[in-house]
Formats: sequence, structure tokens, C-alpha cells
Amino acid sequence: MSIRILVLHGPNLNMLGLREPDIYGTTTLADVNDRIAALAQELGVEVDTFQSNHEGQLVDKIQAARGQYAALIINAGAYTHTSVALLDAILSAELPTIEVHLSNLYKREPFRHHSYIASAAVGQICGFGADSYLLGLRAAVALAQS
Ligand code: DHK
Repeated sequence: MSIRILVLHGPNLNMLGLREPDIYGTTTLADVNDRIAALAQELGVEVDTFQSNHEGQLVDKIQAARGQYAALIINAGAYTHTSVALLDAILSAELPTIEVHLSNLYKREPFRHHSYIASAAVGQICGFGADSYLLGLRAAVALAQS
């Protein structure tokens, strides 16, 4: 059975391409997902992607991922900096988790420097635009194969 990886996009990431392009770039979420799908095919893994603006929907997806996926890649958007619920969901899912962000959080406002989910992640990749997801996918596949 092939390796399955879940990619979650949090709030406002549906606005990629339109929202603050100087920070997040001009690539749309559909483009990001297409690039993830192309790399997944190249690496021979299956990837599902899901975006929600709703914290509870993201919690539901993470809970349902337990035992179903080899790894989780998550850009929790602003919930990164606020959500104990997402942290607890990730801890309970017991999946190797990679936190990704398009922007470099540490070059931005101080409130973005703290991530509630970082302590539950294997690692964090930020600052590479859409490539952060692709680097995250490579890391997830390496973890799943280790
Ligand atoms: C995306 C968001 O929506 C912000 O709330 C985070 C993150 C940063 C990103 O860089 O992908 O602070």
C-alpha cells in the first residue's frame, strides 16, 4: 500500500494569490495543491489536501487522520498562534507532523513568533513561499520511509 499524507491548510489560505501578495506571493491555493500533487506523483505517494477557515473542521480532519495517514503537513494559518485545540488534536492523532508556513514567521510581528503546534511537530519549515509545502512533503515522505 502506498504512503498516504494529509496536507491541511488553515484559515485565509483560500485567499492565496489575492491576499497580501507581498507577503504570501501570487500563487493561488489551487496552484499550491497542483504543485503538491505533481511532487507526490513524482515521489510515488498519495496526498489529500483540505482547506478550512474553521478551527473545529480542522480538528475533525486531524482526528479522522489518526491511523489513516503516514504523516500530516499543516499550515494552520493564524490558528498557529492561538489554537490549543489544534495542538491537542495533533498530539492525539499520533502522526508525524510537519508545520509549514509560506512566510518567515520570525521576520514578522512578534505575535507570529509563537506557534502552539510547534511543540507537537517533528519540525517547522517557513519562509520559502509555496515551496515550504514541497519541502514539507519531502520531509514527510522521508519520515514515513524511515
Ligand atoms: C499564514 C497565515 O495566515 C498567518 O496567520 C501566519 C502563515 C503565517 C504563513 O506564512 O503561511 O501567521
